[in-house]
Amino acid sequence: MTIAVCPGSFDPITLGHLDVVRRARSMYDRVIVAVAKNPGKSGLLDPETRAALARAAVASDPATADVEVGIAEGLLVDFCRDVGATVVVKGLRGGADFDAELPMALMNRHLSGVETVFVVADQAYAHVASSLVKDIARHGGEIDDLVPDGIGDAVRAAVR
Ligand code: COD
Repeated sequence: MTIAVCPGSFDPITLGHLDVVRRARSMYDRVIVAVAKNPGKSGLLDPETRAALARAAVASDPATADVEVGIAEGLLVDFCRDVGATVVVKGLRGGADFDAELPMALMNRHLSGVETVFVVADQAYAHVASSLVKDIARHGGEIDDLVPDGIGDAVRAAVR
């Protein structure tokens, strides 16, 4: 059985993230979403809330209903080792993502041998980013078609 981890900040989880998780689940037997807890980076939502929202999002989609969600403190490779994952799955929306992701993929393989598999973003979601979702919400714009059901209310409450 191959276990894959889909890591990220998920601040908040978006339809783009959920598409990556869905496609990871179509390729691997067991998928775990890892919500990174970075003490040096204060997000809009705390890691526990981000994880709870991610859990609700994957549970509401039959294709990802058995996907687990955990909180990763420290190095991603340590989280992968702890859960027995040998693959990390990430999404690429364009060249900027690739430039940011390549050093991390190389470093994670250097540190532990874990492989990173990239899935190309679905064109329907390639413009979607958590940072843009938060910015739109702060300015009172519509975000419900960018995030899974129920996430919009949590974001609107947090930016108020
Ligand atoms: N469509 C497709 N993919 C998408 C979309 C979209 N619309 N939006 C985001 N993604 C992808 C991103 O490209 C990324 O692969 C993933 O989804 C997560 O995105 P974010 O923005 O939620 O998360 P990031 O990029 O802030 O996450 C960075 C990590 C937390 C994964 C990274 O910093 C990490 O591994 N930290 C743990 C500490 C560690 O191990 N550091 C050493 C690394 S070498």
